Amino acid sequence: MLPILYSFRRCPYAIRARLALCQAGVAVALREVVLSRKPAEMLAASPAGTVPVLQLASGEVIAQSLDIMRWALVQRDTDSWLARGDTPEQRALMATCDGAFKHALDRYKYAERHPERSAQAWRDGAVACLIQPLEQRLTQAAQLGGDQPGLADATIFPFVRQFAAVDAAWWTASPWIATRRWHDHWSGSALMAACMPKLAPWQPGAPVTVFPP
Ligand SMILES: N[C@@H](CCC(=O)N[C@@H](CS)C(=O)NCC(=O)O)C(=O)O
Repeated sequence: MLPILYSFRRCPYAIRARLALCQAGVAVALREVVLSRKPAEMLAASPAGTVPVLQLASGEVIAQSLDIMRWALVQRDTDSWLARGDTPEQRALMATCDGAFKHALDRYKYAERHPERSAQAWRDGAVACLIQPLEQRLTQAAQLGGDQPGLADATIFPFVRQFAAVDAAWWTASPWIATRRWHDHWSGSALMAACMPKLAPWQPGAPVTVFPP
């Protein structure tokens, strides 16, 4: 029996999990979830109700995206994503991504719900905590750990993708040239294309969708 991945196509946490599964070539049964109608099977496995959720054949459940990435890459890491992308410095960038950057990103994206600051102020905060440090690193090398991609790139990229999409015209004209190049590389990659299948929401009895395809 294949492990089951409950996932939501556009969720950045789910995208990073699918990127690592795809990179590792570890097959799962992919179940697309509608967040407003989470399947009872998913909630039984992980009452927290966030995606992604990976349910192994043993019954073990992995409910954090980074843990799913590591679980996949430990099995097969031909391009050394773990060795290249899991240094203390890159761990700090990943923590900033999931912490301060995600906080500012959510408020920049839904600024009307957070009127205590302007959208631009939320965006400035996001730039200061993550985009500037990324730019500094990516000016020196194409990826965060050197010339080749690693865990940190795949972990952070889906969130920068979301950030860039909030105001695409601003992003395209922004001074973050190296980060934009890195973003465009990942956006246009074969890996990313393979990770974004459009699926109907899963329901009990539906045929198995094997991922990666
Ligand atoms: N720490 C979790 C966070 C996952 C998360 O928050 N996912 C969002 C979707 S992007 C979610 O499922 N939110 C619950 C909801 O919207 O009901 C992880 O890394 O997997």
